[in-house]
Amino acid sequence: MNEIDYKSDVKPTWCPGCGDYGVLNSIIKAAKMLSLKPENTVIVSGIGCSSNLPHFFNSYSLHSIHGRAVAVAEGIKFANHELNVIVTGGDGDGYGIGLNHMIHAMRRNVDITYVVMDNEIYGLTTGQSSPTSMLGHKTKSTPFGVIETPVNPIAQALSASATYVARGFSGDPGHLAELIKGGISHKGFALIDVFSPCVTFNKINTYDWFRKNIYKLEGNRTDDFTEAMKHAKETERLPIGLFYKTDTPTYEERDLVLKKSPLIKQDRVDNNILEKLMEEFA
Ligand SMILES: Cc1ncc(C[n+]2csc(CCOP(=O)(O)OP(=O)(O)O)c2C)c(N)n1
Ligand code: SF4
Ligand SMILES: [Mg+2]
Repeated sequence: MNEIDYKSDVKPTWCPGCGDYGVLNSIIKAAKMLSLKPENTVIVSGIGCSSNLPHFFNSYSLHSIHGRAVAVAEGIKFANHELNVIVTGGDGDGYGIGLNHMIHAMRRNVDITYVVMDNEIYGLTTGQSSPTSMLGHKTKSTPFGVIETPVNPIAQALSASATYVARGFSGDPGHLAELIKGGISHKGFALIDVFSPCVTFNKINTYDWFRKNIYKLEGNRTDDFTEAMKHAKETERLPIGLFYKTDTPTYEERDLVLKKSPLIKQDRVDNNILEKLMEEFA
């Protein structure tokens, strides 16, 4: 398949210049590099501008509910762990209302790739502060500036035992595509946080702002947790690249039932047994 074959017939509805175009292009590039089969791939999202992404990609997809995309994706993966399951969404969706799901999916090491378009704002709802908005950022919901310490997605993921932790920039789709490719190939939970500017509602964290404030990790030891955490905590300049990767058995490999075969290929439980169980527990 060519890159164009991974585009759906639905044209993106994002504002001109939105960072999410670069993320879509990077996912398409990664899909092409890995020769992903649309019929074996599912993209799940929550709610937000970024969560519209699955409509624009040629695969199975589910545009679910705000903050619940990771939980829905886990269900899909457990039903058929032979599928490539990718989750896409925003910083509000994933690091606010959905943060608990992310943490638990990470500690289970479910084999899912999670791409978060982190624009440090609520885009869809027209410019309220998000969990990653910077201290002091004046938004519609914080007219005197944000007073809460922002969520640090990389440090969160590391401390929740994620086994692939990376960050990219939608202004560098080639570099981002490599990180996404690595995440999809990785067996286990992969987080790719992406600086993806909202050109309409975040006038602080613009493309120029990111270009001035980020640098690429090179030559770092990606198997060293302490080094990864040190980079995650940097504030002077923000690193992008692969922070950490480790090989640990996935949930699907450890679970007694799932490790036999995907659930959809297993015999259904006999109705009589189900009824007996219901009688016992109901
Ligand atoms: C349960 C629930 N709470 C709140 C909302 C309203 N809502 C929709 S999108 C959104 C935040 C969007 O921000 P983000 O996830 O960062 O996505 P972006 O639009 O910035 O890409 C909110 C609060 C909702 N749809 N459902
Ligand atoms: S409002 Fe922001 S995040 Fe939403 S489409 Fe427009 S630029 Fe992108
Ligand atoms: Mg956002």
